[in-house]
Amino acid sequence: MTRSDRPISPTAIRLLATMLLATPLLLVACGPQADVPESQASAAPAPSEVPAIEAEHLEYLRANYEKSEYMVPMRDGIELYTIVYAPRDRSREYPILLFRTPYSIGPYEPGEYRNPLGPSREFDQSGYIFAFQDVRGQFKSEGEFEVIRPPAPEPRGPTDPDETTDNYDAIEWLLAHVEGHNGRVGQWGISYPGWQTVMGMVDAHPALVAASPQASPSDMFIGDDWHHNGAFRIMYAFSWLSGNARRRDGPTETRGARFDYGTPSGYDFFLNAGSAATVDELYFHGDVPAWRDFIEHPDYDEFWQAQNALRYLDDVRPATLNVAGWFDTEDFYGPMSIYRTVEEENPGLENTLVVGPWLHGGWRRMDGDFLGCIAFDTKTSLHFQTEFQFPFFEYHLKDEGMWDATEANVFLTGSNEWRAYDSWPPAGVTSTSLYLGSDGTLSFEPPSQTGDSAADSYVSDPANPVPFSAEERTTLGHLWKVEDQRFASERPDVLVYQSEPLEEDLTIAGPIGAEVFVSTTGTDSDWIVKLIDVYPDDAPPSANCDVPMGGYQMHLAGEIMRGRFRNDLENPEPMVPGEVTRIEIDLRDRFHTFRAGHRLMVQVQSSWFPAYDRNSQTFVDTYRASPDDYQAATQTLYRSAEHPSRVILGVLPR
Ligand code: PG9
Repeated sequence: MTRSDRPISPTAIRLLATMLLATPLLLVACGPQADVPESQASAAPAPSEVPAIEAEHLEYLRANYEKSEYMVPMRDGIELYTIVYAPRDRSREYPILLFRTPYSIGPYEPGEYRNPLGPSREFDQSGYIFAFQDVRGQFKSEGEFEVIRPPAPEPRGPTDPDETTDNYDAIEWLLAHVEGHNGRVGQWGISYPGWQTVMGMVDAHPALVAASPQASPSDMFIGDDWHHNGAFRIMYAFSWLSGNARRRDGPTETRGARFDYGTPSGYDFFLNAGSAATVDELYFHGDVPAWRDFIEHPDYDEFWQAQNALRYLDDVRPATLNVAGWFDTEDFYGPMSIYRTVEEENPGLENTLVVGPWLHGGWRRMDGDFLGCIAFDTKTSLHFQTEFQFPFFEYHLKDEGMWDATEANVFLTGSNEWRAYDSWPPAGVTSTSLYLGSDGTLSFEPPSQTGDSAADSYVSDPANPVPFSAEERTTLGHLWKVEDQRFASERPDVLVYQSEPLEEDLTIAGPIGAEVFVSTTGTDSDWIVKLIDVYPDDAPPSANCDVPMGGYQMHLAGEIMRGRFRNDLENPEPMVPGEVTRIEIDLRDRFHTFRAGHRLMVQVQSSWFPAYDRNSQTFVDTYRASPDDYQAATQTLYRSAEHPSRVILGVLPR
């Protein structure tokens, strides 16, 4: 993309004097889904420490930073609400660190401060000009919010705004109006603010020299918040859109009320609600435009393709620090694909990857030594903050400190250690197949049995879908990404294949693939493959949960393929009843050691509800399926010499 016409914004400035309503302090740069589950409580500092540290830090911020509020004009005249915290010490110059969010930049009262101001407290102590902006159409900013508004098509007119131009105009304005800066700008953000950072990297303002997009989505149809391979993430989309994307009358300080599900069971709620179209009729009544958009675009058409951030990453200039969490249930495909695309499209650019054992945004708001029952032994988040994030910005924005990070800095789960590589995936990985066998076996030997009787079957019934979690909950949460899968193995509609205990450690790195040969009696179906680390019977208890760890089936990786999209996301095709069909599924990257004594397990199933909406198992428009369209189907998985279903791992030599 090139920018042909970039007018400078008018220089109107309006100091807002009256801040009427209080808005809760938003410590975390994430949506309402970013709740820290109760079972994570011990991963955070002891409760008695938190207020003391925060209160002390708040005093520090008040003493050392001055807060100012502005309406910043964009090129089309829309004004975006912006808060700047600038160091009171004017004896030196500081870089600007920009953060743009749809989740409110409050607190809005003049005397109330965000805490911390930077991505971690080190930034506040070091001295930066922190600039926060409510994005177009959200909270106190003017204009209309469009969920993941794609960059305007070229040639862009002088007043065609999008998030890339809003980023540009915000930086231009800050440089012209905020005193005491050193001419350099950095930008960061997690998830939606991470996507804003990616938009900042597109046709970047020349002053933007360092960007850290963290857990940014890249493609909402392929692998991030709304869909995976075309399967609709109804539970997450519902809660996020109902809280963040309702029509509004105008700028506001008020956050929308949380939706009242009227039941603790999201499973029951979404089962009763039916298709996406009925959800709209029952609950949204057209009040959530994005939900309607989803219903109008069931396939990977230009609506979705235009939103694909990867399309716009061919001329990135700021140094980039990409951050992802191995167990991020919202946006893992995004940061990995953004890293890869920036790498491929921008040779010579400094482009670094950090991946840790985190849930969505966990590196900012948790110590990172546990996720649910799973221990990682050290405070991985603090390591990230002090060894990567802070030095990256200090070096690029202030020429201070040391920044010589290796290309890929990845936490090896299972072995629980950080490793650094010149590339991701690392060199030397061997592609190795793990075959699904008879009697629930799993081995590195290909099957010898021939014929279609080498197969296993189950009935997938949309009236009784496989739950994605054993927990009763209305929102997606996070911990299901490492949850014990014993609840699923016990179901007759989940196929289970398990290896012998490993004699020695087995480390896998990079993408995990699945190739399964299946048939269905229906005309469409979902295919879900999960890779699981099974703990030995004598595994010691976890310090972070009371689930017995002997035999724990840790969900390590899993993905879904909606059968109609198996060959082409743009052009869905029915499945042919009874025909053996090859389905390929990318289970995404992992870096994990299966320890000696552990087993590998693969599970195959046809629903994952309500994390994903139910496939009616008939080839109709899923978003508008009527109750009669939902039909039970008999599913068969083949594991013969002709049709060897397998999982493909990248094995790292010891
Ligand atoms: N995963 C959230 C999100 C990102 C982009 C669009 C919509 C939702 C978030 O945590 O911000």
